[in-house]
This record gives sequence, C-alpha cells and structure tokens, in this order.
Amino acid sequence: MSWWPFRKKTEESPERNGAPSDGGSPSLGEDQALPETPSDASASAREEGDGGALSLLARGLKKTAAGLKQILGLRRAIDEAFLADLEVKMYEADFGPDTVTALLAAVRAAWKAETLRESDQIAPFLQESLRAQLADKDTQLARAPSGPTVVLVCGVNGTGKTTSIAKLSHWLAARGDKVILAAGDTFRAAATEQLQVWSQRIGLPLVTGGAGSDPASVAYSACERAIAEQADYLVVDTAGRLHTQANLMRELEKIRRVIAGRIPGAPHETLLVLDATTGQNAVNQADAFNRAVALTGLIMAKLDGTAKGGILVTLHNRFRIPVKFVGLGEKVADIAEFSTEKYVQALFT
Ligand SMILES: Nc1nc2c(ncn2[C@@H]2O[C@H](COP(=O)(O)OP(=O)(O)O)[C@@H](O)[C@H]2O)c(=O)[nH]1
Ligand SMILES: [Mg+2]
Repeated sequence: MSWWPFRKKTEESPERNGAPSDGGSPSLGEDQALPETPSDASASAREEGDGGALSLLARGLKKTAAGLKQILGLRRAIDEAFLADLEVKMYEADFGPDTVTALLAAVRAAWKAETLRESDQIAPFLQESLRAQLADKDTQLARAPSGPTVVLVCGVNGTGKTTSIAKLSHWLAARGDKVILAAGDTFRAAATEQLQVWSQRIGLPLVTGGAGSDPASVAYSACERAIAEQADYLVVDTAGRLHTQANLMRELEKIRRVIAGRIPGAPHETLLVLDATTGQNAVNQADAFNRAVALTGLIMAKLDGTAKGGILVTLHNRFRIPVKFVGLGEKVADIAEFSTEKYVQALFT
C-alpha cells in the first residue's frame, strides 16, 4: 500500500522489560489485586452479571445518591424554600444548569398543579423525567458485522484511560471475546509498561512499538495482528492529551485515519474516558474531543470517588453521546456497562 507513511513494525512484548527506568511505577498496587486465573476472571464476571452490575453502579453512585437523599429523604411539605434547597442539591450533584433549570421547572409546575405535594413524591417524579431524557441512547458497545471491532480510547492525561482499557478488555474476554490490546501511548516508556503489566495479569496479548514510536504505526501493526489472529476486539490506548493541544489532537485524528485505512469501518468505537471527579470540566473535554475525532461513546471513570454523578445527564443533554461504561474503582472488575434504568434507580436509592 503506497499511501502507507510508516515503516511497519510489530514489536510484541510477551515479557516485561524489567523495572521502569524513569522512576514512575507501572506496577499495580496490592489493592489492585486481579483474579489470578482466567476461571477466576470469568467467575467474577458472572458475579457481576445483572444483579451485580446494579449493585456496582449503585455502589459507584452512593455519594451522589447520599447528597440527593439529604433533601429528598426528608418528609417535608413542598414550598419555595424546599425547592431552593432542592436546586442547591441538584447543582451539587452536577446535573448542570440546563438540566437543573428544566427539572426544577417541571417539579414546580407539578407542585402548582398539586400533583406533587410532599417531598417524598419528588424522587419518583425526577426518575421519570430523567428516564424520558436518557431513553434514546444506545449504550451497548458496538460490534463489527465481520472482522475485528476496533475500540480507540482517548482522553486527557490521568482520567483513567489505561485502567479502563484493562477493565474493558477483561470484561470482553470474560464474556468470551478474543481481545488484543495496543499500547498507543508511546509518549512515555512507563505508559507502555503499565499496559504490559495489565496485559500480563489479565492474560491478553499486547502490541507495542516501544517508547517514542509513532502511535499511528503501533495502531496499524495492531490492526494487522487483529486481522491475522481473527480477534473479536482490538482496544487501542493513546497518550493523554489536553483538548487544547491542537497538534496532539491532530495526532489522534491521524491514528483514527490509519485505523480506518486498514480496517474499513474502524474504529467502530471512539471512546472518551472522563474523570467523573472533574465535574463540569468534563463537558469541555467532551466538546473538544468530539470535534476532533467524532466520539461514539464515553467511559465515565472514577464515579466511585465523587458525589457528582449527575454529570452524566449534563453530558447526555449537551452532546447526545452515550455513556457506555462506568469505572467504579481501581480493580479490574470495577467496571459496569452503563444502563439508563440502573443509573436512574441508583441515583435515588
Ligand atoms: N477510584 C478510581 N480510580 C481510578 C478509576 N479508573 C482509574 N483510576 C485511577 O486513576 C489513576 C490514573 O489512571 P490511568 O489509567 O493511568 O489514567 P490514564 O493516564 O488516563 O491512562 C490511577 O491511579 C488509576 O488507578 C476508577 O474508576 N476509580
Ligand atoms: Mg495511560
């Protein structure tokens, strides 16, 4: 293929390259214990089946739900003072100005119409409103009709990309898919090593290109391997970049183009990993990444660490990009498929 601008290089790394040289530790902390064997892995995936996913999501949204409960758990007659308190709590949960204004207006109208009288009627009312808002989304991970499904993962530094990739890949493998990883974060040696550690521990192959190599060339090699080995999924990590760094955003676009050139229709998913604890800044990130690479979905990481779980509604209303997965902790099993119904229930539990 004459258009191909890179020297093809597939440098697979079945072994770890020893300790990181730059002092950054790619190794996993003791609290990040992984299942030791594939059978343990699938056992944990089974446990996280339907009921498990509900409890995982509910666990992740505990802080947000606790904040809302401070007001909705009271048995109080609705009046202007109550509505003002409710408004504050909804802002604290990071539902964002547009959503808060719209939901509050609906609550106020129902109160004036006397269909809402007591505070304990509000949670079901808000659930119904949110259900209606969030209903039109396809939250399932795409799957190519044939050949490997390519999932390109991007985001700002430290949001949880690499960890989410490990979790997602493990989740896919546990449900029976053949998964290959690509270490497209070639910016720091420690980044590739971090993914190497994960890949070994979850028992999945990894394509690397070494530090400083062109990430688009790593992605290309990984596509080749995914085709040759008939993988179901190829999950591509990328270096963290600020949405304001135009040259790095162009690099991401190039990775995307190269993948699309090798596998028609790919990447089937371009997922942005957002750190739920950053609140409304996530909105700016989603906006910029979406302009650069046309996002197909979001992974909301670190939902466990925040009382601001309402950010998901803000993002939906602004961009109509579905949240596909949520990260709920640092362990490999701490991931759940997003479900509108489970989210809406968990918010008000
Ligand atoms: N509590 C919590 N921590 C997370 C989650 N996802 C990632 N992290 C932590 O966030 C930090 C950065 O993660 P990493 O995957 O290296 O981010 P990257 O720079 O975007 O690749 C690490 O300490 C992770 O353990 C999550 O869902 N919950
Ligand atoms: Mg990373």
